Order: sequence, then C-alpha cells, then structure tokens
Amino acid sequence: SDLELDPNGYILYCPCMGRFGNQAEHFLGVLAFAHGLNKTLVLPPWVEYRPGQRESVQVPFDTYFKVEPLQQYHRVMLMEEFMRDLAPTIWPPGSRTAFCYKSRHNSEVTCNAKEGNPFGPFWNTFNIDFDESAFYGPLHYDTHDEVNAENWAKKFPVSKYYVMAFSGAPASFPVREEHIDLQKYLIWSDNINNKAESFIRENFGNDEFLGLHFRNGEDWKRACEHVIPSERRNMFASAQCLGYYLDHGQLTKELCYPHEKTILKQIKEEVKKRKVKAIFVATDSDDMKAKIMKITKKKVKVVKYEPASPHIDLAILGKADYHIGNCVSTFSAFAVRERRINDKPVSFWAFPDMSHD
Ligand code: GFB
Repeated sequence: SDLELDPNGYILYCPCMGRFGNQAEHFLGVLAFAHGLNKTLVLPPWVEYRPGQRESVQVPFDTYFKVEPLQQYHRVMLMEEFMRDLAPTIWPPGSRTAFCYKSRHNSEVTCNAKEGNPFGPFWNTFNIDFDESAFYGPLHYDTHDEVNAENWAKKFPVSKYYVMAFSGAPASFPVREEHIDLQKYLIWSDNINNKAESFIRENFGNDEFLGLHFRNGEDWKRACEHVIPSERRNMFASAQCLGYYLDHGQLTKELCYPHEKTILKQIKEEVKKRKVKAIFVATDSDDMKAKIMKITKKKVKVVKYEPASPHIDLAILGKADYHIGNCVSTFSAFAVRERRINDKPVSFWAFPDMSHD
C-alpha cells in the first residue's frame, strides 16, 4: 500500500451524542484531543436519525465537509478509508479495544460500546466488534496540557494501543472556549456550498438578507422548561452569548424559548436598522412566515430552503449578511462560530435581556 502509517497511532470515536449541533461541538474537542496526543484522527460519519427508522443512519464525514482543510491543522483520514485500507492489517478483528471513561453499568468490566442506538448501528456500519475494553477515567481530554498528554501516553503506550476506538467522543460538551476557532477548518463540501450559493443567488440576487434561526420544536420547548435562572449556569451553547463565565448575563427561559412577541419585535427592529428587503428562515418546526410578513407589512421577502436540510440551512445562515440565532441551541452555534470567524455580525433572540424583573 502507498499509504504511510502513522507511527503514533490512530483515534476513532462514535459521535454518539445528540444531533448535528451537539456532534459538531464534540468534533472540535476531539480534533484538539487528537492533535494534543499527536495521533491521526479518523473522521467518523455523522450520526443521523430518520423519522420512522429504529436505527441511526451513518453519513460519511465528507458528505458535508472537506477533508483537506482539516489536514492543515492535523492528520485526519476518513473512517471509510481507514477501515478499507488500514484496518485489515493494523486493526484486524480479534484485536479491537473499546475505550470508555468507565463502564456504563457499575458491575461490568466492559464498555458495552455497542449497546443501544446509535452505538450498535454506528460500529456495525463497519462490521466492528470489540474484543476488549479499556477504561481511561480519570484522565482528562485537555491533551494540550502536557501533563495530561503524558498521562495518556503512560497509561496507553502506542506499542500496545496503536488504535484507540472511543465509544463516545473524547471531548467536553459544550465545546471549550479555546477550541471554538478550530471551526475555521470545517469547510462545507462543494455539494452543500453550491446548493447554498445557488439558493441565495436565485432568491436574493445581490440584495443583503437577514438570516433567522428558530429552534421552536416541541423537544426544544421541553428542554427550555428545565432552565432555572437561579442556578446561574450555562446550558448547551448559551456561553456563545452569555460568555463562559456568564460575563454578559444570565440564562433565562426567554433566551432559550423566546416569546413570539419578542421574536417579531426583534425582526421588525433589525429589518428597519439594516434596511433589508429579504429574510431567510431556518427552523426545525414553525417558520412563522405569515406573521413575519404581517409585521414587515409585506415589504420583505421571506423564504426558507426546501426540501428541509439542516446543513444547507446552516450554510445559508453562515453566509447571511445579518443574523439572529438561538443562543442556547448548539445548532445555532454552528452558524455563529462560522460567522464570527468571518467577522460577520451575530445576534440572538432575547439578548441582551431587556426584561427588568
Ligand atoms: O443540532 P442539534 O444537536 O442542536 O439538534 P440543539 C437539533 C436538530 O434539530 C438539528 C434540527 O440537528 C436538526 O436536525 N434542526 C434544528 C433544524 N434547527 C433546524 C433548522 O433550522 N433547520 C433544519 N433543517 N433542521 C439539542 C439536541 O438541539 O436539543 C440535544 O441536540 C437535545 O441532544 C436538545 O435533544 C433538546 O442544541 O438545538
């Protein structure tokens, strides 16, 4: 084979938690983790859930993102290629160890890496079974800290643990502040990017447009009911507006699930301030189109992307001239990181907090 092997070994993991926004936050952390340990990161497929399907669906990493820009930061390769070209020799069946922090059930001595959905379906995509388990707790993911990196190397020497396959992402959630900038290596695939650009050209021409993200489905409404402002802590992605130390305010239910009145008022103000004639709406549920047209007196064109595509929505939100997103949603956070890297303005529903109660 003309593939050169990495003498420092390989890292695999299952993005087994949450949907795209959650998985992307984890990905940035894992990228930094692999960089800190100086091992090749094997890029897993994204884990998706389709209505009516019992098992998760695995979508190759490069369906949505280019591989080459990531290589500017660190050695990476697609899991499909790793399994096809390298696994038969360096990680054959019979020698595969699953890594987890600790066992999922106290009495057990294995990671149970394939128990449940998406765990089983993920590894089954590549016909992977595990023969052994390794517990890495209490080691820390922050491998840019030299002491931590040394501890990993001591506990798991490359001679014995050439391939490390993690049952879940070896990374913090939400993304650590120092890893946010790694987003610059996540560049949309041509397929996603072209679809976003054609949509923008066809609908807005050269006009400036405002991108909105409504996270207003039932699951989100329920999640926001757990907000307890007196706890004074962040939830999901809320550090993106409140700051990692709540430097810019407190978490409120309104920030998480803003009232319709708040949303419409903010849209009206932003349209007036920016003098935009076009609005792009991304949502998991209600696009509020009729209400937006009503408050803008039909002077503004309101469109969404169809058929629904989370990734094309995010690509369009990233390119919008102006933006209002949900501070708590990790889906919103993806577009916000991209926008901040490109020096595009960002703003959030119900932020800064205008209520004085
Ligand atoms: O991305 P995500 O982890 O972010 O999950 P949150 C939200 C999912 O909802 C996305 C869909 O991956 C999409 O599949 N979705 C949300 C959208 N907004 C849009 C949109 O504008 N357009 C399209 N097409 N789809 C967390 C979960 O969601 O919500 C947690 O990941 C938990 O695990 C919590 O369930 C309640 O951070 O918004």
